[in-house]
Amino acid sequence: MTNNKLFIQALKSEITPNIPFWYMRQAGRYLPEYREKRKTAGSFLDLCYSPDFAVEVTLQPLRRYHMDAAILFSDILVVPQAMGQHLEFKEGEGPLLTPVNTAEKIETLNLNNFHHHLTPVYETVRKLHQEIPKTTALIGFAGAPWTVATYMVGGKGSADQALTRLFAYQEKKAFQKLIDLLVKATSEYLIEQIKNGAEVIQLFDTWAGNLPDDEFQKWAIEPVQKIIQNIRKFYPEIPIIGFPRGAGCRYPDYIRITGVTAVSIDTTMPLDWVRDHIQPLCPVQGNLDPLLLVSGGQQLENRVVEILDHLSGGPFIFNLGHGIVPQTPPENVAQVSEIIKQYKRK
Ligand code: 1CP
Repeated sequence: MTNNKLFIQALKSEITPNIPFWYMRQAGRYLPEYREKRKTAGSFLDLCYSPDFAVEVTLQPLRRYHMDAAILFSDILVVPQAMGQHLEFKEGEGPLLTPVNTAEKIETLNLNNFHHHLTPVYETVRKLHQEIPKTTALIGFAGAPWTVATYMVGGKGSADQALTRLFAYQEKKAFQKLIDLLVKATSEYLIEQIKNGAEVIQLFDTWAGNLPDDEFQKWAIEPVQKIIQNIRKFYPEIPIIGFPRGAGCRYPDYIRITGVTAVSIDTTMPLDWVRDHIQPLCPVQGNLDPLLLVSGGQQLENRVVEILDHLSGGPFIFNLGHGIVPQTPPENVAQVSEIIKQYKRK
């Protein structure tokens, strides 16, 4: 029996009557109703750990734009926090963690309180599973080990992840230990999300592109391959989308070795090349520039149609090449959603 959800059909490589779509970071500060809820909740982390609030902000963009998928509202950094690392979000500054940048500090991390800490997230998934529309799919997610490790070692976001890349060379054994712990934690975390109703999983590897080729194999491919093997022992059919942002010509290797069901492609990927070299391997999701979504107008419309024309010949899900940014006008999101809904495959 075919699934009645367009998004799941596309992930099974079916050519769907319409192109399914959702947007990375579709819940967030560009929506006035999100800003309102966040104020009421207190802080960003309060939102993440209060199931009723988290359910509400997950559903907000669906009410406006009727996407084919909802993504659990949480953050990739709740995993290090559940492993015992201190985390806070300072208003306007992004995440701040107490760096775990020596072999000794890595030894202090543990999974003793892991699932207890994440119980509210599992409850959010369970509630969402009951509340989302019947034709909408529920996406669970986690950060891939490399990206999460860059925040754990560096203590905050950085443009080049130099501290973590250096640490991986100089303290290779300790870093491997950290990645192994993240593989175990992330596998268990995602299995719990699936148990509670997540129908699709996305692994975000935002900083994969800054890794040299040999390190990409070691830190972006191998850990994700292990996580997928761990999940598939329990859920062999679960669709898993990988997003190794900046992987470039390494996308095909990433797909073949990790065993992902589909990939999310970033804005740099040439559409012809994706059609010829990636789409024959698996369904593709992407890749509108979030800044063009800010800019809007005819240029936006033209590019949306160009992406659809290039990739709608194969299994395809429309998305951005990275997350929505806070200054995005909500009416531009409405405009793009309308074009996709009206679009007919050639
Ligand atoms: O209200 C606020 O100010 C918080 C902003 C915010 C939001 C809305 C953060 C802080 N995280 C989130 C939610 C979030 N983060 C979701 C679920 C919501 C949705 O998609 O609709 C997801 C999937 C993420 C994933 C995430 N968090 C990534 C990977 C994807 C990506 O965008 O690259 C990363 C790198 C993070 C870390 C993080 N969390 C928040 C910020 C501002 C950042 C980036 C920090 C940096 O600049 O490095």
